[in-house]
Amino acid sequence: MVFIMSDLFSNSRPEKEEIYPDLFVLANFVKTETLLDEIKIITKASPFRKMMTPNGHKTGVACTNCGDYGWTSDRQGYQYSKEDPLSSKPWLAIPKQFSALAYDAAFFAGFKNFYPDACLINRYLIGTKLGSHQDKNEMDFSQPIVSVSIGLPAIFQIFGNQRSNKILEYKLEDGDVMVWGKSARLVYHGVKALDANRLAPKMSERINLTFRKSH
Ligand code: MD6
Ligand code: FE
Repeated sequence: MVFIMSDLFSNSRPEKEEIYPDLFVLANFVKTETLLDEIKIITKASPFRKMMTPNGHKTGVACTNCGDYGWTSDRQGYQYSKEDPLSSKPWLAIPKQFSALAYDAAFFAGFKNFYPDACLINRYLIGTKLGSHQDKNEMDFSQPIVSVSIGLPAIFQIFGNQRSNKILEYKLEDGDVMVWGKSARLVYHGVKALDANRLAPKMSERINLTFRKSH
């Protein structure tokens, strides 16, 4: 099912920019207001929480999930789990609107048949950053990742094949969608500390949805 041109989308002719080989930004691809009700429902069932990491520190970013699998971290390491460790219940399903968005964004960037089974939801408050990392807990790296930026803009950093080899910074705005795969699938990346925005002083957070096929 392809929902291109549905109400969900901001642009009938979206732009696609390859900011790094096999890493596409679809600028202003989605009207993010349409996603907020579902995020409220998900975070009611599985609230945002900072997770413990293997090195004994808590993450700065607060996370939750929806989908068959959710990305979690604890002292033992990173894993995908079928249940929310806070409630011991399954995560809520990925809303249809979210899967349609992920499918369409992937399709538009050249990746057919993307059916994510995991959606990580990250929340950044002012000052929160995400350190350089690779996404490598998934089973099939031939599958792309689709991510959606909501709220305050953030500077996304791409380091390439080494953790600290800074290559590129790119400002992601509300409604921007990133799709990456193939040669970009395992690049190191991070997010700079979130800044307040003079033009939108009431906004205090950024939310990022990351869709993955984990299994
Ligand atoms: C973020 N995103 O944008 C963090 N990882 O807040 C990620 O770490 C990420 O956006 C893999 C693929 C897409 C992403
Ligand atoms: Fe990542």
